Amino acid sequence: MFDSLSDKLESVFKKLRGAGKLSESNIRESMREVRQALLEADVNYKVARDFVKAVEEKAVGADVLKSIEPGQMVIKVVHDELVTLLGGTAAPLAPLDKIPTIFMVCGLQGSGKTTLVGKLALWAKRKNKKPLMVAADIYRPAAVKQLKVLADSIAVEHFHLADAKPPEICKAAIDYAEKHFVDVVILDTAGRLHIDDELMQELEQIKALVKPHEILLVADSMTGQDAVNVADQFHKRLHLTGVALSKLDGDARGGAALSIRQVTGCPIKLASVGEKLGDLEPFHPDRLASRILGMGDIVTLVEKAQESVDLEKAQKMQEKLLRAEFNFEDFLDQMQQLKKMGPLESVLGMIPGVGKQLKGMKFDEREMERTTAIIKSMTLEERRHPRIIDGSRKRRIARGSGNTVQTVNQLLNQFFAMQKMFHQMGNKKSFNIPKGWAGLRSMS
Ligand SMILES: Nc1nc2c(ncn2[C@@H]2O[C@H](COP(=O)(O)OP(=O)(O)OP(=O)(O)O)[C@@H](O)[C@H]2O)c(=O)[nH]1
Ligand SMILES: [Mg+2]
Repeated sequence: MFDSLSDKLESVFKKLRGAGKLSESNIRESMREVRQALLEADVNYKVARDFVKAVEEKAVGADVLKSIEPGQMVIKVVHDELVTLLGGTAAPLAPLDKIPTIFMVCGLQGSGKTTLVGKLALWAKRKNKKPLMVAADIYRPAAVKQLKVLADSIAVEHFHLADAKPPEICKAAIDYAEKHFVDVVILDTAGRLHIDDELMQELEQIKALVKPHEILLVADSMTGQDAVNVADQFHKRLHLTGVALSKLDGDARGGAALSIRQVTGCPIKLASVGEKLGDLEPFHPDRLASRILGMGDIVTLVEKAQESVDLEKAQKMQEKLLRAEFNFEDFLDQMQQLKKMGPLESVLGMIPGVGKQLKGMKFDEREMERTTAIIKSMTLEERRHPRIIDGSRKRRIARGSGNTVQTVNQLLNQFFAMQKMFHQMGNKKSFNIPKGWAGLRSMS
């Protein structure tokens, strides 16, 4: 998959690693070569330009950790930027909790729609759901037969209505599904050689009539930039919920896969990697990025090094906490970290016994803002020694942060409770985080 792009990137990094030291100029030179490799892989030129710019900025400014080579750091930056380009995290399909859950599959002629309908049916069946494959392509003579053969091959029911228009067929299929305890209805729509208004109108009608939970566009990876343009137009008309990249097993250059998310803003949800109905994978940005770079080991290495730096920080904080030296200055620092990293990776979360309690919880943004404002209205002396905050100081802090004295009191009481708790924790193993602490709420 994307072999030629992988080879080119590899040779760029080989040079960079040989260079030993990183300078702005050799980063720039490498990025020129990366850009060239992306363009040759048929990546959209704006996407390639922005990508290289982002990598350059991050690589030039990056802290190079002691334990790794500078070139390895650049590979990690490129990897992370590729993951972002591909959508960051995996975007899951709609849960199959509605009865029936409706999937609508669309795309140009020959892109792999009918095959995907079969793949989705098999996927649903393996989840112990009852799928129904619906033939709503009445234009190509053999289309209905093709769907039936696929459905039979996996012992899944199929639906068709002779002498009816596609929207009618789809509506009838939903009615049928409701009566026959079908869990997942998968609509196979017709394709055209090019996008035309008639096709779009028909798809819009189907969408309005059956209100699908998932509208998936099948984009043929082999067609490069064309696939991206097609996706863009489909998305504008239909508000797709996801893209399925097909034929990723072929010798696609990578342009479609790498540009489609950025250009359309629509998440890639599925990867079709073969003609067989089992050849379907959920799309994982990080896995594809690692496959393209072929340097998973280096990425892991750099991540480990970065983790150990965070771990060192966390350990220092932990010691402080346990000695109950933790004050409002540390607290402010933590709130900022929390904002940056999210609750689970936070320093608090790294302390044994606390991480588990934080699971499923999140920090209320507004509450955090309020808390931050109150702490910022304290003097340095007050932040370091909260015990000196008396009545008149409380009034001043309340006024300064636009809060009531009551709210300030509340924060102080919570803080002291927390301090006490950490103190106790220094002696014994278990403790509980007070309810409502710093805007911590259960997610449910
Ligand atoms: N190698 C490979 N071939 C695929 C993949 N998906 C589909 N195909 C093949 O591509 C061809 C077209 O697939 P179809 O599923 O019939 O495409 P379609 O979009 O339904 O086509 P029309 O109904 O004619 O518009 C078939 O030969 C499939 O076997 C894939 O992921 N990898
Ligand atoms: Mg078809």
